[in-house]
Amino acid sequence: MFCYQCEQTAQGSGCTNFGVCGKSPEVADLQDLLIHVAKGISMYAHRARALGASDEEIDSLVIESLFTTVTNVNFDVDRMEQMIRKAEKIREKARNLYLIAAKEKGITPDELNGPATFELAKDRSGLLTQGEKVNPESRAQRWGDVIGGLHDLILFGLKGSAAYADHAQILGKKSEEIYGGFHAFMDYLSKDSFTEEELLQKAIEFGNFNIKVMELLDEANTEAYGHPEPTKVRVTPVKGKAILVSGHDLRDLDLLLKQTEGKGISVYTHGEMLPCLAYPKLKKYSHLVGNYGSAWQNQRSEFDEFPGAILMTTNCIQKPKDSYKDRIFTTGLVAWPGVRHIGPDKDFSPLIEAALAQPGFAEDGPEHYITIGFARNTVLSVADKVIDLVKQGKIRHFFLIGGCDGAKPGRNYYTEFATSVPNDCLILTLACGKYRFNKLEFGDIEGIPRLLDMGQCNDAYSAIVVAKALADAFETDVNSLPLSLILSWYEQKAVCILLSLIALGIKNMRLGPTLPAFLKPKVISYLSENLGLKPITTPAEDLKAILG
Ligand code: FS2
Ligand code: SF4
Repeated sequence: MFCYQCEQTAQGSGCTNFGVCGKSPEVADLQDLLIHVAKGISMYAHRARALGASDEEIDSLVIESLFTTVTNVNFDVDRMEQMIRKAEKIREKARNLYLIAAKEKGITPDELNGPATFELAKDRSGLLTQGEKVNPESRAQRWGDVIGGLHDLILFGLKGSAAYADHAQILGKKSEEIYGGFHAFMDYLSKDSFTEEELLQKAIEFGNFNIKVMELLDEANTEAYGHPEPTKVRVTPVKGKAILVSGHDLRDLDLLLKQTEGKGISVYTHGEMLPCLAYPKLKKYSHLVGNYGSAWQNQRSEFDEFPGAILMTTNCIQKPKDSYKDRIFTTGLVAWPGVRHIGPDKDFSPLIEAALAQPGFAEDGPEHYITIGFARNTVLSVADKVIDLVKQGKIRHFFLIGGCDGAKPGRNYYTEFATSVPNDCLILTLACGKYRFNKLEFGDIEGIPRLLDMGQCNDAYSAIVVAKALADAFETDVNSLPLSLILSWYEQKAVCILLSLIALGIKNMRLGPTLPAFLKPKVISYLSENLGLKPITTPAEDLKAILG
């Protein structure tokens, strides 16, 4: 195996024996092989679409194949093999789609090879050998590490973006343009040779594409559940039976809330599900009582102590402890060997039974609330007031502290940074990195809370909309606003967001806790020279550099 797609990669360069995340070499090799087959599918699907032929099963399968290989999603070798076998069938379907479309148009079809035609081994050990030959290390050996790394930058971005496209399609939002884009980029990555310039340009093109994917998901979420609104959320338990829902999927939470209505079970969000509590059509359920715990990397102790059942709707799952292995469930693309899985029928009965069999919370915890729900609609509704406060000098600067949390040391930077931000500055947060400081008191500036949480990682779209609106209001561009982006990354959704911000030309972003292993020094220098992208240093130094 060779995997370097996330921030906690071994020695900062690559997991080679076993994933730091818990991914086995077998799963890693099969994930690389699945991506290779998915490239083959896209080679046909991209050409078929150009001739006016498409197929939703083909489109969805490529999105799911990418998403299933995101960090902390699928650890189950059997499920990985099943997906590869299914992908092989879909590749044949895509091939036929293309050949028929070409015939109908009287066109000679392109002769495709590589991922489009290679034959999959019949047994698992053969698949593992094939997977090893298409991993990132093999690309670096073939093209050098700069080109291999740039290929992987786009591939990892596609994986993150696929997560968003999948959430959107689950809510019924499907877009020809988005499906076509995924195939076009996957087809591009199946080429035999690349240049650095062309890959860099493609990465920017992808960044722009990902903004459209995030916009589609924003539409899907807000049309299904309304616009998030400022909401006081309980972050301590209430007495009684309990279910904890983690991951990112709004529809799973909705379906579970319907199935638990009137059963005397309180439902809590965990990690990236926290922003769900601000959506009108989710917060209407009185048994959705609040949030429990913090970010994903603390789950092994938090789930251990949680006296109920747990549902993982997407990443980030970690190896379950024996103490809760029989009361944690996966659904969708998440999988851990031996953990019970709720299938596409979304019948949560086994989870509900497991919750009822647990003791639940014996007592109410001490009351503690935080306020969330400052996505684009809410922030823009007070834009005039915010603009006035900026003009009066009462708001000096905006800091967007966004991105993932993680287990490696060095992430205290973000807590220290947030607590060191002067009182005349606002802090916007996104994704799970905020858990390090979102329960602290930050006060307000003339009624505007100093800490405004915009939501999950995908709600970076909200931040982009707000930044553009502020720039318009001040008749300037985003880079001239008193706004600084302090980013933390962990997995591939952060990669697609970073590429979108780069595509928008956002300058002077600070990224930590370490820089991605797949961005080689030459690429880092390019980004630093052209956009001023820099690694975080210390909160004091960075704040001084920003505020002067
Ligand atoms: Fe946090 Fe994990 Fe949200 Fe990431 S819960 S690192 O997947 O996408 O953010
Ligand atoms: Fe290592 Fe991260 Fe890959 Fe897991 S996802 S194997 S931790 S680089």
